[in-house]
Amino acid sequence: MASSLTTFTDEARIALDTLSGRASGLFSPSLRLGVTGLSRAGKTVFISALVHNLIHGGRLPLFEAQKSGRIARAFLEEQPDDAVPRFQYEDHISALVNDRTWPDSTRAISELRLTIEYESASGWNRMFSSGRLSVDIVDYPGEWLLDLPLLGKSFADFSREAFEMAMLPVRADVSQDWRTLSATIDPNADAYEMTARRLAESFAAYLKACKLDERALSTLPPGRFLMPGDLEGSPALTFAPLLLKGEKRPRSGSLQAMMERRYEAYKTHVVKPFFREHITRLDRQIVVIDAMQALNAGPGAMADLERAVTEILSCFRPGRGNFLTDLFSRRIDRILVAATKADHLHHESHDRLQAIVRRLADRAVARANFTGADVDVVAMAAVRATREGTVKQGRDTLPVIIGTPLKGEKINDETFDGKTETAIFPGDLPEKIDAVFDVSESDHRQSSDDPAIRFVRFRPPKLERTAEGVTLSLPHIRLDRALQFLIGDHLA
Ligand SMILES: Nc1nc2c(ncn2[C@@H]2O[C@H](COP(=O)(O)OP(=O)(O)OP(=O)(O)O)[C@@H](O)[C@H]2O)c(=O)[nH]1
Ligand SMILES: [Mg+2]
Repeated sequence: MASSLTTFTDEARIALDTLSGRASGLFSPSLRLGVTGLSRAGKTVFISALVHNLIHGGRLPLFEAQKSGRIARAFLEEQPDDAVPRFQYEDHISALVNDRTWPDSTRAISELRLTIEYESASGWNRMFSSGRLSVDIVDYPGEWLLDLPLLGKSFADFSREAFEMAMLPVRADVSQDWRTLSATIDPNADAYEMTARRLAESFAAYLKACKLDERALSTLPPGRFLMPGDLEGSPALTFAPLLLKGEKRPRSGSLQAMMERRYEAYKTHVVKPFFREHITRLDRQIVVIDAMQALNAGPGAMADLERAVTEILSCFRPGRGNFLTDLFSRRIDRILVAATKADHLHHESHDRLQAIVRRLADRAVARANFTGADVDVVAMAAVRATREGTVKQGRDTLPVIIGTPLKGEKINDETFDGKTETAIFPGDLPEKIDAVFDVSESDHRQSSDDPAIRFVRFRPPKLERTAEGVTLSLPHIRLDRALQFLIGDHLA
């Protein structure tokens, strides 16, 4: 009873915050755009490219307001939230444009306000709208979002599920040390800080091992164990699941009581505020996925990616049947699932990549039992690092992509120096998209030895200059399509 009362107060507070947020939105129209995705998916590059193209009037033919010349200007303004780090746009752009390097990894939430001055397309709207839209772009780790389901779980549920997942064949070996250690520990023994710390460190090491490149497994909660931010070492992060026997209430002073209290503290001080302050205020959401990496790693990784997208989508309507759902599921009205590294493929494969993402998103939507928002998909490149060309091989003409592979990248025996432009035949995505999802079909095509596509990472492109010496905006693939879906209707 007591716990459902606290939940109610929290929910009521969230509701009030949101209502007042909406009311103030009436005076200066603003749209909050959440950008999420698992680490290294391409969030930072996406935001940088989007802002750069809008500020510099990039080529965006599918973005209607720009194409019809209704955008007067777009510029950065001070963000509304003083307590959230600013998205370091200038640093990221300087890396991309001046150094031709990719921006550094960003491991926390950040925000940027982009204001667009435009002329409405209809006379009616011109009369009533201010001709100004502020887009507040919020970049946050998908790993943190995946913590939301914890709000509905007790410590006992969390512990049981953690051990179940750890015993799955894909995780059993990496979780071995932590499980062995756990087996030696009696939850009912007196609580010792050092025991708690050893368990938490061992559990965190297992979660980190799942994320290594060759595994590329999606994340298990708690998300802050991978990206602690400024919470590193705090009690709210020094806990771990325990092997519990029965559902007994823990003895006071026991390790179990300590872990339970810290787990609840994690929910109260980390997960809930994040949800309340950030997620419930979003209007639109883009989920960036690295489909190229998953395709390259084979159907097992695709299945795992699908699971992550399902979990991410279900977070946007938390706790099915809970009154939050009724209140907020209609708030985020558009979600875009975007595979953002399509420049690794020849354009002939772009539609296939998009079809693969569509299949993945459709299945995720069905499994997440998700309603109340439009979900669209796009295969795009926020920054296009390659050009296209053809290479003659005997009597065949092969479509190739041309770019500068990053220093140290390899194809067969060749290691690249980061300076030389190279033409690469990337291979085609299969025409029948079932093949990329079907684990059994791939058994004879063992992924890492014989990948369907040849995947090398390229340096960002060299920007062209006009005759007057002005650098053009960053090239992209279908960024305009993403923009049209995410904000186009607000500029109508
Ligand atoms: N070719 C190409 N590579 C990209 C593109 N977007 C991202 N990448 C690659 O993916 C890497 C990760 O991109 P980020 O934008 O930093 O990813 P993130 O999701 O912000 O990653 P974290 O901050 O670590 O969570 C980059 O360093 C690039 O190597 C793109 O549009 N084209
Ligand atoms: Mg980032």
